[in-house]
Amino acid sequence: MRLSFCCTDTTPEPWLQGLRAALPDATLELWQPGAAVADYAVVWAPPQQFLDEQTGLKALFNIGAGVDALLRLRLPPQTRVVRLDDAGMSVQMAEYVCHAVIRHFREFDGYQADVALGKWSYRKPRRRQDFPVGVMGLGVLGQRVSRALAQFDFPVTGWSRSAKSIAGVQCFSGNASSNGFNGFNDFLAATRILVCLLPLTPDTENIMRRDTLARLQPGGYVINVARGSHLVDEDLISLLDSGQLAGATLDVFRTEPLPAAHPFWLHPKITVTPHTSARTLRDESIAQIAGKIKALENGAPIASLAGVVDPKKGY
Ligand code: NDP
Ligand code: OXD
Repeated sequence: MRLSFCCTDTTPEPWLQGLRAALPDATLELWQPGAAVADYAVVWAPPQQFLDEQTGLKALFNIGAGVDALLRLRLPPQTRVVRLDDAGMSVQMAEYVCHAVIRHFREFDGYQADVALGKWSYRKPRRRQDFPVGVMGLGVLGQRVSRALAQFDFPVTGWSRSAKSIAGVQCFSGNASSNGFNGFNDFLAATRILVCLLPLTPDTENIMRRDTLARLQPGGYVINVARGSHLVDEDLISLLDSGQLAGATLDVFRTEPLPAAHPFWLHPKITVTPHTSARTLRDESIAQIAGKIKALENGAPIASLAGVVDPKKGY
């Protein structure tokens, strides 16, 4: 069995070593133009030439959860894409989002500013029930995040395409398609702190824009940990500047790295992090991918694997 590795922005050696150890019978190659056709590939942001040449793949493993960039390329017909299914990301995402929510709710930025001035200050405790958190996207990451938030006794709502039932979370459903938003407006109206954990698809692009963000409860707060193109940057800035929204924590951006002149960097109500809310963990990812390749080689149908992307839905 031949396995090709093609990940830009990634130091290949540790991945190759790990994959070799996990799949000792495989012929593993770092992809070069003109390389032999492989049975499986492990990729992140491959060039189009890779996909044009690799026409015999039984499965294409993406070492990230989001496949939006990959699906923008021309894939060989019938190629089945398999994305990371958690692989250590959901706990990181839960940490990041809980941290951002708690930091805002408990006004820790305000305390930090006071301490910097040598000021011993108290703020009036805020009521948790006044800070309902709404999680858009109740998949692998969104479910973990919503459960973690519920553990802190925040009122938590969630929104997904298909109906869900999650203990401690009030779930709304509907597809963000041009046909209408179904439960989306009810979800927004029940939300003060909005967390985006949707995949980026034509249905979800620009989903956080003036008219949708304006439906949040007064003092709304935005946490975007999915993709930059879910958010209309100018609309966020205008709603923050008018005082309609209280703040935002943003981990993902339309252009990454975030350009030096972008207004998000210095905006006093925005916290920027460099796409680091849930990192791909190498050992966990290799173990997951190797396990799936072994299952396929032992005759498991690809549809039985977790994380197989539905090309029609785009995630
Ligand atoms: P999943 O595919 O497991 O979950 C996606 C969720 O979004 C599902 O609940 C799905 O609904 C819902 N959804 C998708 N499309 C729509 C729609 N049109 N209308 C309503 N709901 C919709 O993905 P993950 O949880 O694993 O990851 C989510 C995203 O997080 C990734 O796509 C990626 O962009 C981002 N990410 C960001 C990282 C970072 O470091 N910032 C790290 C990892 C991921 P249903 O359940 O009904 O299908
Ligand atoms: C991912 C990411 O999709 O890191 O995994 O954003």
